[in-house]
Amino acid sequence: MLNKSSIISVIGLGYVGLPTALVIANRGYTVIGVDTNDKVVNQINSGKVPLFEPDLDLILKNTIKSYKFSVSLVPQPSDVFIISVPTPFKKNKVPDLKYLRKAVQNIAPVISKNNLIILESTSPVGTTEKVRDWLARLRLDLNMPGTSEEPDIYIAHSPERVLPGKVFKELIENDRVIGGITPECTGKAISFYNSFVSGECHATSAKTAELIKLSENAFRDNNIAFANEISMICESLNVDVWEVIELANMHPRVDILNPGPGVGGHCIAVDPWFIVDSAPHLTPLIQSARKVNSNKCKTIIKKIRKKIRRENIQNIGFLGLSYKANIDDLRESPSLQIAETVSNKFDGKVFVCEPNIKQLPEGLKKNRNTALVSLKKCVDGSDLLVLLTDHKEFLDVPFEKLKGKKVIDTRGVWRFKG
Ligand code: SAJ
Repeated sequence: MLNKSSIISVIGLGYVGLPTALVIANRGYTVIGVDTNDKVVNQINSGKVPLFEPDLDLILKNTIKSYKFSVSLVPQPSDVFIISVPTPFKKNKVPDLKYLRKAVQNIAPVISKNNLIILESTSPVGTTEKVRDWLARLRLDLNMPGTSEEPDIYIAHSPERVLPGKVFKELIENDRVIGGITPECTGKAISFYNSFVSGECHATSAKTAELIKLSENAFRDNNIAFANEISMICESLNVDVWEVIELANMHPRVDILNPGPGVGGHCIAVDPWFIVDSAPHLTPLIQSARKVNSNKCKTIIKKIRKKIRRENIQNIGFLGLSYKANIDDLRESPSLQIAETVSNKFDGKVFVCEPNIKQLPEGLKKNRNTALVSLKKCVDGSDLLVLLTDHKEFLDVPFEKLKGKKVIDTRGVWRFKG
């Protein structure tokens, strides 16, 4: 049985792993955070956050003081191992499990009888069983669940489902889907999560849990693709897309999401491809949604270029680079892609305002005409303002400041100001 003297290791201290480790440590467990990146380990050890998430800095400082949380480059013997490493795709959109495989190789030598191993990384269907098979080959002395009558360890999948920006709240309050390789594995994992999650823990199989997580993100991608397609139709018909969606959503059974510059981040832009990889011929809708959302980004680039040509634009201001509001995450960000692509071939000045970063990413930094500036400088200095990410700082730009400027508002946040 697990109790508060149990040791929990969290493998991978990224956007989900680090907050998860802190939440569990604050519930009284002794937690070891493990990451192969020494920069991340050193930063956390000195109380500095390696990424932005509301409240993370304060919670990290307080948790370090409690002596319930330590960080290490190599895994140590523990009662529970939570694997929370990236599962990206390769260039050809095929899932890349190299970080997961490495994590399994790293924990294999320190695993012992009765350990619970939980895969939290979003994974293609069948991955939890793969983890079991990798471990079986590395630890011939241990009986594995699902292949032995008397298994020595427990293995389960409990996909993370937290929204960046609201991670601490959702880690505790969201329901969880928990699928073990066997019902015993599921039960063991549920009793662990019940000790720190207030949401309900739903029991299922490992494969089903994998597909549930992928389906959630593919569903959201489809809904956003629908909104983006409607937005392009509206543009061609000269109709206000925001009004269309707002009023359509007043229907009791319609709930269209918001159009934008495309879909970014390391989840929704990636995970649908894991389903496509498992069933290429059965996924025309999922594949189309991906195409529509990628095309939306290209459409915005064309729109900006047309405006530059037609209106003789000398200075452009881009507002927001991160993939969504109020975070610093630039991964797969359509906002960044748009700002980079346009500024690469623009002769005038490019002002970028991104309140959540301290320096421009390489792709923009290399352009001598491009500078990271304050909101005031960006707005005052530009003849064309392109709102790419709807950060809170941008919502209250006074109407007078926008007067006389050309504006492309990809998120519809200034629609009442024009
Ligand atoms: N977006 C729109 N219009 C919308 C909503 C979002 O264009 O109406 C765009 C955002 O700007 C962003 C992208 O979609 O570029 C994704 O943002 P998001 O807030 O929808 O989702 P993520 O990627 O930050 O987090 C998602 C969540 N999944 C679902 O809501 C189904 C989260 O719960 C998952 O835990 C996370 O993926 C993950 O880790 O998989």
